[in-house]
Amino acid sequence: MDQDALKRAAAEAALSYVENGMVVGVGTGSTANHFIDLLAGIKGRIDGTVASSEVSAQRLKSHGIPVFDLNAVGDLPLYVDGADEATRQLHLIKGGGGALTREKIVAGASTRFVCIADDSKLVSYLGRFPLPLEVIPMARSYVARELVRRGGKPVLREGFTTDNGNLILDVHNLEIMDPVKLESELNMIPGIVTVGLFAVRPADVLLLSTAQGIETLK
Ligand code: ABF
Repeated sequence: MDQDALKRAAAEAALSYVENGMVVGVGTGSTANHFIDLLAGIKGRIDGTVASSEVSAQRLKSHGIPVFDLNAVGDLPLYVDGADEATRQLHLIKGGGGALTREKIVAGASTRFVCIADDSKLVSYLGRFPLPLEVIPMARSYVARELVRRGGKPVLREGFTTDNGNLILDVHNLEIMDPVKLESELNMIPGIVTVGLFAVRPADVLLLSTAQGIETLK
C-alpha cells in the first residue's frame, strides 16, 4: 500500500466513530481530506461539521456538508484530524499545515479527539518534525530568541500567514522528552499564540494505518 492509501485507510477507520446526528469537528491536511471525502458518503446521517481551517471548510461545503461556526454549536462529541508526528502516549506535533490554532481550539472543545495517521508519523519522541509556533508578528524576533535560549533553531515560514493573520516559526533541533512540560512552558511566552504540541490535551485515540491494518492506540 502506498502512503496515500494508508492515509485513506486511517480516515475510513475514523468513520466508525461518527454517530447519527453528530456535529463533527474536522481537521486539516491530506489525511483529513480523505476523511472529508468519506464523510460526504454519510452526510445525511450527521447534522454538520466545524472545520479547523478555511481550506477544510471549503472542501466540506463543496461536498454539500454543512459547516457551522464553533460558537453556534457548543462542545463537539468528536474531532477527527491528522498529525505530523505522534507517540504511543498519543502526544502529537501538529501545525505543518499552519492551522494549529484552530485545530487546538476544536480539539479543546471536543469530547473525543481521534487522530488519524499512517505509520510514518509514529515516533518514539517528538521533535524531528520542526515544532510549529503561531506567533503575533511583532513578537517574532523575541520569541525566536527565547527558543534559541532553549536550544531550538527557529525558522520563519516564508510567505505564510495563518487564518488568524499571524506568522509561523518552525523550530528545529528540539528533542522533546517531556512534551507536557515544554508545551506548558512555551505557552507562557508572550507573543506565542499557539504551540504545535498537543500533549496537555493529547489525542484520545490514534488510528495508525500500517501495511498490516489499523492499529488502535488509546
Ligand atoms: C493537520 O495536517 C496538521 O496539524 C498536520 O500539520 C497535518 C498533517 O497533514 P497530512 O495529513 O497531510 O500529513 O492535521
